[in-house]
Amino acid sequence: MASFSPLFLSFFVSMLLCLEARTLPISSLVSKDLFDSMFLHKDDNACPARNFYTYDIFLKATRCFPQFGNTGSLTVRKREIAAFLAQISHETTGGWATAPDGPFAWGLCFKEEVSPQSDYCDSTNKEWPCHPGKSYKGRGPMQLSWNYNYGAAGKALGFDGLKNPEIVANNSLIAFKTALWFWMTEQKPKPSCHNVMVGKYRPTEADIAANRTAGYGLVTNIINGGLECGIANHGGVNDRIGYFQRYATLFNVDTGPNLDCENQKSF
Ligand SMILES: *[C@@H]1O[C@H](CO)[C@@H](O)[C@H](O)[C@H]1NC(C)=O
Ligand SMILES: CC(=O)N[C@H]1CO[C@H](CO)[C@@H](O)[C@@H]1O
Repeated sequence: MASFSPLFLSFFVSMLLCLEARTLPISSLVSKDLFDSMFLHKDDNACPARNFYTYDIFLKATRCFPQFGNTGSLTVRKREIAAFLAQISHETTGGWATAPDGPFAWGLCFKEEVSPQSDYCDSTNKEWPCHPGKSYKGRGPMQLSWNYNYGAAGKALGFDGLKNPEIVANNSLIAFKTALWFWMTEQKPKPSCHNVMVGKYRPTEADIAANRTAGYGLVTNIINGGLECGIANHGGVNDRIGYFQRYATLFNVDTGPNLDCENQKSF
């Protein structure tokens, strides 16, 4: 008789979790039409990720994360979804200043980093050792990177992130799940992006001293603060904000305070 590997079992368990019900389906908060109006160019010939990031697969991936877009008032839910979609849009943007429909209509254009400067292997991390010859460069909507993120995401979602990191750019369901996993998962000392956007973040004294107060800017800090925060007028931060402002308008919600992280120290 076949025995089940731990990897298979964790896959099975995570599939079961995906059946959990929500009070409001995500599709009632972000319709296909709304999704299409945000991502006007994702399937253009110019976009390497054309036909990869579909609405249906996005919805399917959210089923594994029943708290996503399902916490707080209707405004809070919509704002969280807008913030998530804005951050993944910046991470995968194909836009430029004079692009058709503006720079913020080009999210989800890329599925993997084009010219990585390294293999993103932190060899000091013994929990998630790099597999020889593998690159842990940015892949998927959140551009998952580094061996420790691939390892932990794979464990949580049921794939071998260290030996098979390419799957994040080859399987759109896994790709969206890695982005949602990053969004929902606290990685100390960072809070989860989700908790920040739904008002569950409780700053420590160190956070307060570092100006890390709740808002979209803190989410940027969680995602890439080491390279982007505490810097005046950073282009990447401005691009993240531009996407969020456009999407918040489409969702008909306000953006909330602290959009920027220019006065925040990174974690
Ligand atoms: C916090 O923000 C203020 C401006 O609002 C700034 O003067 C101060 O330097 C910031 N503190 C840190 C630690 O970055
Ligand atoms: C079968 C397939 O689509 N393979 C692709 C997986 O992703 C890598 C990039 O990370 C591509 O080079 C492969 O072609």
